[in-house]
Amino acid sequence: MKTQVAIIGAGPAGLLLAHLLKAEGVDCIVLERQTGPYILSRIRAGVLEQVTVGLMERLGLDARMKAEGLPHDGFNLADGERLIRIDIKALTGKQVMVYGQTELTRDLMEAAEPRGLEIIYEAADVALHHIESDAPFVTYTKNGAEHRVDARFIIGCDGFHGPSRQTIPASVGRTFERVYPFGWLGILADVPPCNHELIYANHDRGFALASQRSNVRSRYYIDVPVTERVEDWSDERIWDELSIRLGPEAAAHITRGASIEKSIAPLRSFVFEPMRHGSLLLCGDAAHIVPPTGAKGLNLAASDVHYASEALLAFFKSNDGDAIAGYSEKALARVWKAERFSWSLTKLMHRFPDDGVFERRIQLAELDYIASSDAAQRVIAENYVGLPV
Ligand code: FAS
Ligand code: PHB
Repeated sequence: MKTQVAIIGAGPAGLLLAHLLKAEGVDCIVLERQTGPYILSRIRAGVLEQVTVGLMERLGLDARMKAEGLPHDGFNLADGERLIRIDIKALTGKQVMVYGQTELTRDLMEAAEPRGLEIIYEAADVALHHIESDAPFVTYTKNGAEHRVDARFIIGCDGFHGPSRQTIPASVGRTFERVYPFGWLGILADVPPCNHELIYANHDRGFALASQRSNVRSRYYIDVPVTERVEDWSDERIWDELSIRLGPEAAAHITRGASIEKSIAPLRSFVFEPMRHGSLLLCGDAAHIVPPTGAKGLNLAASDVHYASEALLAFFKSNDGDAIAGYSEKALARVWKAERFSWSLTKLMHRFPDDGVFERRIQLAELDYIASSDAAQRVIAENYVGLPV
């Protein structure tokens, strides 16, 4: 078959981009390895920046988000004794939207068929060809048959483990990576949140995050060594650890309950350059990964899609290739700022195995400084709500 844009991956990046192109009359197709239900079973991000909310508004797909999502004016840092509130609304005039990635993906998936968006699920053996030409194509197999899709552009939205990034020659690509010596053990439970806003805690015993999906569904995390196995963590053991790490004020309001999902996610900082090679553009986790401490992963995928959709629309509607040529540089400028913020907040809020008592006192001093400085809080707030696109 022939189309204008072949998109690989039906995660948030691929689905947002496909809807934006379709809405503007640009022909595209999405090729996804998994089934829709499998994608929706993955519990991931929980906090949306305005850039992500804005794309859903532009698509007219924000109704459920506005009905069920929770706009937040602030969040908290905790040092094991007190809560330090970062008033993002007062400091930046902006909010963040607490609405699970699962729900955003569901909204995008459910709108695909009514809007004539073609998504091929269970597309196996996806391979990219001739990406350095103006006539690239993708092959895949489904139900035992081999298929070919010819397109003018291929957009790799296939996440960290997908084939797109691997198709760029090693002589062209550069990677930058930091792998952290801990992962996040996450638990999802149908219990009310312990606080109306998020709490990121750095306790002597380690990191904890109290987040939420609604007023009756909570998402919590603690950091654990990468060697840990989720089966070694009973619900009770997790609730006990959360009660200690989040501090007495939060612990007094924790409601315990059975986990409906429990998993350990590894943490890494990763950037691949360039984000465009020939007729292949990369968006989202296919090009970069951040530790979830700054709630940037999903939102960076959205800003990549903002830039990529603008570039593709300029190409197809105005025959203007400048934005395509400038895509990688523009996207990477925002990616690296988010990488810096996510790395910085991860270093501030986690205990690193090689850190000693000096590093601990530096962390406590920085939290004490943040507690006392509007300037320090403003820096955190403007990065947390998302820098301008
Ligand atoms: P995704 O990985 O979401 O989507 C890529 C899609 O491509 C997938 O559906 C995959 O099946 C498909 N694909 C892969 N290989 C393919 C192939 N060969 N052929 C066809 N399709 C293929 N971010 C936060 O902000 N907060 C969090 O708490 C958080 N937690 C996370 C936990 C985990 C375990 C992971 C992995 C990520 C987490 N993230 C978090 C980051 C996450 O939200 C990503 O940033 C977000 O999913 C990025 O979206 P995409 O770029 O669309 O990639
Ligand atoms: C989540 O709710 O899953 C979440 C929220 C904020 C983060 C990371 C994860 O920084």
